[in-house]
Parts: sequence; structure tokens; C-alpha cells
Amino acid sequence: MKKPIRVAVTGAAGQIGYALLFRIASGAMFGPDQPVILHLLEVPVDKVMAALNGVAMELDDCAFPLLHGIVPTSSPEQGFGDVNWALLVGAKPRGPGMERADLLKDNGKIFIGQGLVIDRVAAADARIAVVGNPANTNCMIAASQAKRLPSDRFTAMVRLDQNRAATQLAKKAGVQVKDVSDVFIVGNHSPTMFSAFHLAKINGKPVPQVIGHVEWLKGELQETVGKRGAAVIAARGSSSAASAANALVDHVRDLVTPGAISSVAVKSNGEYGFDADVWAGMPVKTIAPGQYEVIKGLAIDEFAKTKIAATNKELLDERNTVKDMLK
Ligand code: NAX
Repeated sequence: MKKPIRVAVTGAAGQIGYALLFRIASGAMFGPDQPVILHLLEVPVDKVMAALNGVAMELDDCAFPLLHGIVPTSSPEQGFGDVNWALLVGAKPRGPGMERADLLKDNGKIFIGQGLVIDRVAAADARIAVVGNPANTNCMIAASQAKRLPSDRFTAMVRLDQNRAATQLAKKAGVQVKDVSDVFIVGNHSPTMFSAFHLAKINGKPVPQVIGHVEWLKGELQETVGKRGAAVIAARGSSSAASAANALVDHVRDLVTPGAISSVAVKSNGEYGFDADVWAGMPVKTIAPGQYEVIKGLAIDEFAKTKIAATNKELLDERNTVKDMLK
């Protein structure tokens, strides 16, 4: 049995937290031979901490063999102390009538504080995955606080969008989702994201060749994936939780599995027309556990260039809104 790793989850008493923690403790994220100690971080509000203790009780009651400890806390120092992974899920949801810029500023403050503490107290090999929205820009803010941990340790999640696109493509083609590969989400986790259908494959053949309906690929597919979060809220009355937790399991599991290929929002070094220093969804290959490289040289046609320019512009606008928060 391997030595346990410490995994922090913020927003652990929230919706996604409830769907996520049991999957991590069961071994779905780090594998069936990797014990974990879960650090559950929440806000110091009595009602929330009571709910968090309830979640910890339920984790205990599962008797997971891989769960070697639970640390429920409202102290960021304790929450991030010596952790190998920090999963930053907790954030303020966008309220009715709230502007995206206000959300960016409110949540940005959380990620300044967490970035600073993580850099100070997390393990030397710490890796950070951001889910709390606006995820790409929150990730950039947290990474900019870190002076010890390199910025490629900070990734944001676009995997839910990848999974959504894969299922839409499978349904359209009348195949199983396992037959669909190389689905890359490029850009921001927002309706401007680009589902790069021209790179995707079904049973090894290019998607445009198999599906043939290019207008659907350029139009309805992009709309459905980009606005799926809002459609789930409209149907369920609250935002995607189990599918988001599942996507985070996929995101991290692929990042610790050499050879895995997936969409991950990482710091741009100018690949695919993105400005340097924005965090953009890119095709990524894991080269060693926790280490990855952006897959370069994939074909980008005129349509893709236009879509990338739009999502890059949104990322630049977000960066501009929070520029005073960046170090
Ligand atoms: P909930 O409101 O159910 O839970 C959020 C939890 O975070 C709350 O319990 C709250 O107390 C806690 N929290 C807030 N500030 C905190 C802080 N500073 N430290 C620790 N905990 C803190 O939201 P939930 O549905 O779980 O969603 C969490 C975040 O995920 C939201 O920002 C949401 O927008 C985002 N999402 C991101 C997705 C993605 O694909 N990147 C998809 C799903 C989801 O919408």
C-alpha cells in the first residue's frame, strides 16, 4: 500500500463537495491502491460547519479502506497544510442579476487568499485544480499569488464541457460515448468555449466525416455544450453537481495517469493563438503523474481561429477586470 496523500477540497459542504468526496475516498480519483487523507475546508459559519461535520460522519460511515483520515476545518492553514492536491471548488454562486464582473471580483478575493496560503503551507509537490467559477480566471488569480509553486501546477476544469460534448457527438452519430475520442474544449469555461469538433474522432475517423452535418457541428453542438450549465439549472433548479464532481474526478485522474489525453485549462504560452498568461482550455497529454504538456501542432482552420479569438478576448477581458488582483 502506498503512503497516503493529502487532498484538500474547498466548499466541501456544498453540492459538488457532496458528490465528490465519496468518489475520492473510494479510489476513483487516485486509484485503488492510493490511500487519501481528506482535508475538508469550509467557511467559518456555524450552520455550514455543522453540515460539514455531517458529511464527515457519512464518510466515516462508508468505512472506505482507502480513507486514512478526515480533517474538517474552516482554517485555510489547516485545510491546505501539507496537501498534495488542492481542489478549489468553493466559491460564491452568481446571484440573480449579478454581473459577471462583480462575480469575478467577489470570487477573485477568495482565490487571492487561497493562492497565498497554498503557496505557504502546501506540500512541495502540491497541485491545484480550480472548479469554482469563473474557473479559468480564478485559477490565474491563485497562480499569480504563488512564488514557490510553479504556475503549471495550477489547472482549471473544462472537463465537464469535454464530457458534455463527447455525449452530444455520440448521440448524434448513434454510437457509444466510448467510441468518441480527442474531444478538446478550447478556451474559457463559459458559453464562448469552443468544442473543437474538427479534431474529434469517432472510432478513429474524423467527426466531420462521420457526422457530415457541419452546420450542426458549428452551431447547435457549440450552443448545447456552451449553455448546458444553464439548461441543467433550468431543469433541476440548481446547478450541475454530480456531473461536475464526476468531471473533476476525470480531470485529476487523467492528470495523474501517464499517457492520458484530455482538455485542461492551463497557462497559455501563446499556443493556438491564445495570449500568453491567460488560463485556456487546451489539449493536454500527461507525461508523468501530475506532469503534462500541451499537445502542439493540431490543425486549426478558419472557423476554429474565429472561435478561439472570441474566447481569448473574453479571457483577456476577465484578466483586465481583475488586473489589480494579480501579482
Ligand atoms: P454550493 O453553493 O453548493 O457550494 C459551495 C460551497 O463553497 C458552500 O458550501 C460555501 O460555503 C463554500 N465556500 C464558499 N467560499 C468558500 C471559501 N472561501 N472557502 C471554503 N469554502 C467556501 O456550490 P456548488 O454547486 O458546489 O458549486 C461550487 C462552484 O463550482 C461554483 O462556483 C460553481 O459555479 C462552480 N461550477 C463549476 C463548474 C465547472 O465546470 N468549472 C461546473 C459546475 C459548477 O457550476
